[in-house]
Amino acid sequence: MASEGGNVATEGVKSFARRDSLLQIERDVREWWEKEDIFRAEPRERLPEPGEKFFGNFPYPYMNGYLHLGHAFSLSKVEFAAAYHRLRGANVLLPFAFHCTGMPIKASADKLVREIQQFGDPPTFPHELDEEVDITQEAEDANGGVPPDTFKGKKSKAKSKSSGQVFQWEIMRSFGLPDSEISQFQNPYNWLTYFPPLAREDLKAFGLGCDWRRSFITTDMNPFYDSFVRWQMRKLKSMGKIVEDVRYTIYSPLDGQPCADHDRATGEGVQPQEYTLIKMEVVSPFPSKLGVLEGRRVFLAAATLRPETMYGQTNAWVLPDGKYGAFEISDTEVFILTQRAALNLAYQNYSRIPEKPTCLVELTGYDLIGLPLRSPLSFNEIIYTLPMLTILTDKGTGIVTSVPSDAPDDYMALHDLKSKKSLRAKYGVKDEWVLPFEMIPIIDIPEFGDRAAERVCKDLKIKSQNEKEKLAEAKKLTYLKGFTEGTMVAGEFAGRRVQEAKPLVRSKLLEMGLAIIYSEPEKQVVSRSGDECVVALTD
Ligand code: A2H
Repeated sequence: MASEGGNVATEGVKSFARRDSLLQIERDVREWWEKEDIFRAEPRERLPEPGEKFFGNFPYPYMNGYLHLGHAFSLSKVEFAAAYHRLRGANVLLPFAFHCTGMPIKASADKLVREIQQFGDPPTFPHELDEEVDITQEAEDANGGVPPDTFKGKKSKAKSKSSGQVFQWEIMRSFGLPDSEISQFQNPYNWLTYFPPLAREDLKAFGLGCDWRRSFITTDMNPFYDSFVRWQMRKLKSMGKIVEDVRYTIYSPLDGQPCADHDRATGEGVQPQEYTLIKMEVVSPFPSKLGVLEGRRVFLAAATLRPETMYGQTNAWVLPDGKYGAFEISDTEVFILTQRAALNLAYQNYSRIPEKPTCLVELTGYDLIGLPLRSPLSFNEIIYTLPMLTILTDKGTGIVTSVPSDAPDDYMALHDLKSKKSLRAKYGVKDEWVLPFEMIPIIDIPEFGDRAAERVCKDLKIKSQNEKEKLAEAKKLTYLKGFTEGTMVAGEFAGRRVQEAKPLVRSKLLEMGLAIIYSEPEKQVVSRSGDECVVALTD
């Protein structure tokens, strides 16, 4: 000891002798462990008494990259516990497996395939890539993320995601892989033979007290584990613990699979939003622009969150400059809506050709203004299609049904058209499509009366449909109060509370085939492959 200390003193700050000596001890001990097969766990002659055995396990880490410090941190707990019990003389079993099942590896392999198709092998990437993109961070994200949140600021994740797409090839380079080897990772099975042995070496260096006879990878590459999982699933199924059903899922058409949070470039946490799609039938004869549709049943499909208000419809709204299309929903029915909505519907069993919307005619809002419609439950037998300037084309179907008694937006837009002759003239709106249509009281709200939208718009002194902020406030007020305190005063469920009537009206519309369920991402979701996601009905 004395001479070792002397060495450190004479060699000054640059001496690594103490560290090197520690490392040597570590190597010697590991070699000794290995030679003596210290961690091999065998049953003893008699059954263990309490405290005489210890079994630890670690959730198999995912093998789409190296293990990282987060794994080491979590693993240290079971490792310390195992070592402690071993020192106390317990019979310790610590196995270790590697998780390879599921989409992340396949998605990364597919991403490489696409990058090679697009940029060559090895690829030459366009160099306008944002320099701020933090490849290591992305690699870490792709690696399943570091478990303890404190180690990985959420902010940096958002930043690296928002600053653009990181190429899978570059993530592979960040693993230290040479270009000559990366293309082999287009084959997802290559990941399964490449990363687990490296992880095992790292775990040995970490000093894990594992009985390495008890190690395996998942997937059908390991027939034993595969049969175990099959057995487990069959068993759970026979116990009635597993049911098969379809559900609405955020889905990437390009990847051909659901797009879970970790597969998204933007839109983390975004869920499907469900609407009722009201089938407002276009009354024939059709105008010449819709001539090719003659003989079919053609509907303007309006997305609503308030099916119970359909008694009070006075018109439909379209965005004059909006792009719409007439899409084949089935052999007989055609829906007019945006391309975006048609794509979502095509993944929800509403397209003559599944997953492929077929547009029969491209249209703009101008082509639709003035169309006479027959809309479900409406007290007005015929209502007309009119222009609204605040419709969003990236929400719902771009078609909105108008209930001015209860929707502030509808009230103000109708008010604008009624009171401004020049506005009617600008969009070629005939007086008879607008002027005869009065608000219809359908819901009574104690605080606002039976024409809540009008009342709130007047209270807030809203002057036109363009006062977006005030209208948002008005919408919030009427929506909440209408739902919690409103009572139906019209229609089949008059006298019932809005909360009760809403699901009843909805089921009735669905059962009678007058409406369908429609779902879309509540906000935009872009997959890591750069694809805008839809909502699909998947099993
Ligand atoms: B609601 P959320 Cl009575 N652009 O239906 C603008 N607004 C749209 C739209 C689009 N592309 N697609 C649907 N909407 C409207 C009835 C209704 C509605 C009443 C009262 C309130 C109300 C009759 N119009 O909505 O942003 C549709 O109007 C206030 C919440 O998804 C749809 O329901 O929350 C509602 O906005 C969907 O809005």
